[in-house]
Amino acid sequence: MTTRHFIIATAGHVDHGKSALVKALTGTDPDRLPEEKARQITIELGFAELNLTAPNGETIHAGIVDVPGHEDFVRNMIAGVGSIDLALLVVAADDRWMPQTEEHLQILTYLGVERAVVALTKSDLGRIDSATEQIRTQLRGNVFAESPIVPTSVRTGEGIENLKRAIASELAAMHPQRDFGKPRLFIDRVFTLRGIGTVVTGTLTGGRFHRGQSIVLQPQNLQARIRSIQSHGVEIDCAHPAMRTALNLPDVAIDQINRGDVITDSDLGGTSSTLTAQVERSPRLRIKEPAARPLKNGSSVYLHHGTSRVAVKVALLEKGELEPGQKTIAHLKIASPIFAFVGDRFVVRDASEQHTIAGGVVLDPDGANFRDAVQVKLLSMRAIAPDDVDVCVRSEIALRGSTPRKTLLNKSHFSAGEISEALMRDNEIVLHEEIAADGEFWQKLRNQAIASIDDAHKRNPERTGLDLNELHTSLRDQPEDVLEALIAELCAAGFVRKGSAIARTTHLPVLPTHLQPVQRKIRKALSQKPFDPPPRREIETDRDAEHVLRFLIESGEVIEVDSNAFLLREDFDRMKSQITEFISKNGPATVSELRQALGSSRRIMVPLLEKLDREGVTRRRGDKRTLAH
Ligand SMILES: Nc1nc2c(ncn2[C@@H]2O[C@H](COP(=O)(O)OP(=O)(O)OP(=O)(O)O)[C@@H](O)[C@H]2O)c(=O)[nH]1
Ligand SMILES: [Mg+2]
Repeated sequence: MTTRHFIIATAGHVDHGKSALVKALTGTDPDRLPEEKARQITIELGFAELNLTAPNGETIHAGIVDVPGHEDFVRNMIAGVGSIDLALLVVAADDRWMPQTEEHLQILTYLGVERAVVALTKSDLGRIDSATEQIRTQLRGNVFAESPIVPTSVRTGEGIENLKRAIASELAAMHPQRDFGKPRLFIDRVFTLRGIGTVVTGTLTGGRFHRGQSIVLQPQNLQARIRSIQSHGVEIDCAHPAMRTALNLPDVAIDQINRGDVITDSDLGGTSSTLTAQVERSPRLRIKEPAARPLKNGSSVYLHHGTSRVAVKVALLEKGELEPGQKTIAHLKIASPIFAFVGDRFVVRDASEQHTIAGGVVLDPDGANFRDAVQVKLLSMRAIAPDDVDVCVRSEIALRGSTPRKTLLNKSHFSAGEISEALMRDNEIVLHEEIAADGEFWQKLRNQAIASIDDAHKRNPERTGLDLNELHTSLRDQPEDVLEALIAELCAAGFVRKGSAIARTTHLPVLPTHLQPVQRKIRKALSQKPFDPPPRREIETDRDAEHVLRFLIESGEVIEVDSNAFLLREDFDRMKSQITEFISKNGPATVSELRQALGSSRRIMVPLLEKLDREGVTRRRGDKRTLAH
């Protein structure tokens, strides 16, 4: 049986015995900084590993992240619990439920952590039964309501084995984190090692990294290569989701990289500076606490996403302010860009960085300015089921009308395969090679295009059809790939593309009666001196003449030799045969000889010969023309 990997993080109030418990469970002291030793508190994240045997005999490997409990370091705590499977919530028997126990619980809930084991630590110092009862009361109505509560003491050794068993049976019942082919490592530590170079660490989620792989560092958009990978100090070839992972990135200088940055794949798109999100406030916030003050539209707050913390301005879309227990769709304007996916969860803290005031889920990372009622409704749909690929695909298409298939939801928790299967399943979606579109949107666009083409046929019956540029404008500048797909669809049924125009296959250009006299005038002008007809300005005297001339060219009755030389088709044919005849009789000839022989002018003869060269009739040799064959 292969070993499954999970990530556990501690949580709980300062001094409640989190680090001591990690040491008792694993043998590793997670507090490694001198300052932590001196002050006897945890400041930075600490790490350890725990090998467990599940009730069915399966071996389970858990990476443990030990977080600080002190209120000054909540920021570090949030960075530690972003991608975890299970929380180890620590409550000391002598001190019980305290402010950071509560704050950490809310943070875990905002981040979507669904499983916990509660360690009732320092059982040698307090009353187990009443403490257990108090914890049960605190957890009532929360996702952790049914979590096991295990009394432990690192002094007496009580409960440590029980705790291991409780953790093992929780993890045994869980699915390991999904590998959807979109790896992200939210960096929690950066350092250099002599002779090795820059190393970053974090908890890997969403996909794998292997040795030698090219990666991109976001938000810097810096390309680099992974030279080697370690997990808990052991060299490995490939890191999987939920593994504590250290990457050696020799091409990246230490000052180019920070905690909070993300290592990811190069083809997952760019960063975001505006997120559309659902922001929610815990109903557990107690009205009198400063953390419970209403979150006002326009507030400046801090967003904690992955291991990063950025200043954001909140624009609430459905309310003026948000009270505890409420949620709303909001735009979050971010001071410095982050790399976020649809479905990512986050925590919001106030501007003073003292209180956790909200959390939420990213609904759109691409900065689109969705705000009308229909869009908000679609986003709310997505907010209810951010992990449902069908809901996300459907709402994505409905929000955007049409979107390139290649990038559709590429920043999401769904694999490319899951997305294309969802596209296939949904028969309200119209699929083309490059794009996917909402059925209703597509029908409207198609009708609009047909109306424009019919209108062009009616307005200018003498024209081949509607110019594609005009079609583009009439469709309010839809992206190029949408236009291409639409044209391809039209051309498969009843329409045809002719040069730069599109027309109904049944359309035959005809001159309307009122233009007949203009046609006669142009023909006359061209036939008076057939081999030296007048220049454009003398033919195209007004808009009507312009239309007629274009009609004659499009219908092949007039040859446009160049932009200032027009010949009636029969005259063009005659000139062509006289030129070939002249050369076969007299040998190679200059422009001037041919011009004189035919009674033409340089204005006509030069572009005419160039055209005949292109057509493979004549060939230029120095200043003479020979026949091509
Ligand atoms: N009596 C008793 N003391 C304990 C027990 N567990 C931890 N302690 C003591 O409680 C103090 C705090 O323990 P830590 O493990 O550092 O607490 P912590 O939760 O990691 O603290 P922060 O990381 O700063 O939030 C230390 O002096 C420990 O020796 C226990 O089971 N029984
Ligand atoms: Mg600690």
